[in-house]
Amino acid sequence: MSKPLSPSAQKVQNTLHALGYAFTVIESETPTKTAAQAATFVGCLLGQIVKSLIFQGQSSGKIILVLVSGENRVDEKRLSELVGEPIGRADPERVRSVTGFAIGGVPPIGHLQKLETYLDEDLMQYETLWAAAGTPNSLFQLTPTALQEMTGAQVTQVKEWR
Ligand code: 5CA
Repeated sequence: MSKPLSPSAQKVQNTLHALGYAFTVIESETPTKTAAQAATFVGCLLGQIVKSLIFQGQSSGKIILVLVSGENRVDEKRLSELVGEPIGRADPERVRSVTGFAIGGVPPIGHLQKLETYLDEDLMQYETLWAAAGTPNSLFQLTPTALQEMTGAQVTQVKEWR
């Protein structure tokens, strides 16, 4: 028998099941707070890790979820064009109050409110991805198509070019 999931990870597992997905949440003994730690733990490429980042419209206060490949950074200028107003990072308290989860464990689904969502097109090239599952040591494996479907995200170019 595997150990029961912590409450936040169980919440994400329940959301996945409620949405009709069979993906399984796993918990690590070691932190998977960063994309690099997550990739090392599951043994995948950094690019296959889904970072769930929370931004905020600076005029409207609207909250935006950006799903970014672990190897990319968000181009904030590009994101503000997509959103139609200046944007900035949401602070940690705000992240918790809109998603119900703390930074380091924010999952792509299961938030307290529905969020306008953009998906980094680079994530679509992989057969499978791994996303955080509600805690800084939980993850689940999924497909890019499922990620797009479960979030209703707009697939687009959001990365910063280096
Ligand atoms: N569990 C891992 C892999 S899925 C994870 O959640 N990674 S993450 O990238 O989605 O979440 C951590 C991100 O939170 C960091 O990349 C960073 O951009 C963001 N972050 C960290 N500290 C802050 C902060 N003080 N305010 C806003 N965002 C922050």
